[in-house]
Amino acid sequence: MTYGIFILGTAGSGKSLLTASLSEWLSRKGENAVTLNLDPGVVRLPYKPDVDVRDYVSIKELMDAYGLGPNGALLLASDLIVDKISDINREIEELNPTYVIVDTPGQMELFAFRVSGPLIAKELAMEQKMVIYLFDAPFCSNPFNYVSNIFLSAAVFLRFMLPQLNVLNKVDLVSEKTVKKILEWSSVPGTLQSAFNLQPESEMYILTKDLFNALSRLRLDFSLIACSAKNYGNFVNLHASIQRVLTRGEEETI
Ligand SMILES: Nc1nc2c(ncn2[C@@H]2O[C@H](COP(=O)(O)OP(=O)(O)O)[C@@H](O)[C@H]2O)c(=O)[nH]1
Ligand SMILES: [Mg+2]
Repeated sequence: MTYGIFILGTAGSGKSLLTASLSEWLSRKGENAVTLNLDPGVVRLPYKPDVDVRDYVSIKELMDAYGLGPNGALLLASDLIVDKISDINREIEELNPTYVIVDTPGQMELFAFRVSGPLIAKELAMEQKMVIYLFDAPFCSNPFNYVSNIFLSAAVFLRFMLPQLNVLNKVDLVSEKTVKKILEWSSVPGTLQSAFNLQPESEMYILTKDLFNALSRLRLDFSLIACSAKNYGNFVNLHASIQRVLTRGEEETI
């Protein structure tokens, strides 16, 4: 069985660092975990990808060949990757991995909000797939920011329709008290209501509260698991949650 774990999240939320640390952590536990970089525009990565989309598409060549700027070339590259999927699948197959940790483009919209992203996710040949959606802990310490991130997470879920785990990353950058507070928001809705009540900022307050109420009715699971991609913090629990999501997915497809 090969598991594919797609890491998504806003720019700078820690996708690449989590790809590095999760694959290293799993390898140290004796698992065959490999990394796949799907970001054609990245210059430096905190790991050496086992399979790298930059071997197939070059932003610089696209810019030169089509007279594009960096953004146009990135968009074109994201779409061109679709044609390279069988080569990428062959490379992965040769490595015979148990886990493929998939690092996605820094700018999330390049992968999540274009036609090609979900198509690539579908065509990659791992038998069981899931998404890890990253919440940035310092950003989410404000309840309004936290809710806006929940919306992005829901949008990602709607795009990929894969089992999804929401992860609060960078917990080493905030106090334990703040981590506890955000985790409570994610598991006990009443606590988030009271956080809003502490900052009743007119329109913003009403809008966020109404949006959150609408989201609650979707019955998606927004509970968070904390981690630090920097110091492997809480990786034992993160791994257990990943296993739970992957085995739940297996049962659903039987
Ligand atoms: N302190 C800390 N920094 C982190 C963590 N995760 C990522 N970073 C840093 O945040 C920045 C952006 O991370 P990166 O993995 O490149 O984000 P990406 O754009 O989502 O791939 C880098 O400087 C990382 O070293 C974390 O858990 N803790
Ligand atoms: Mg990155």
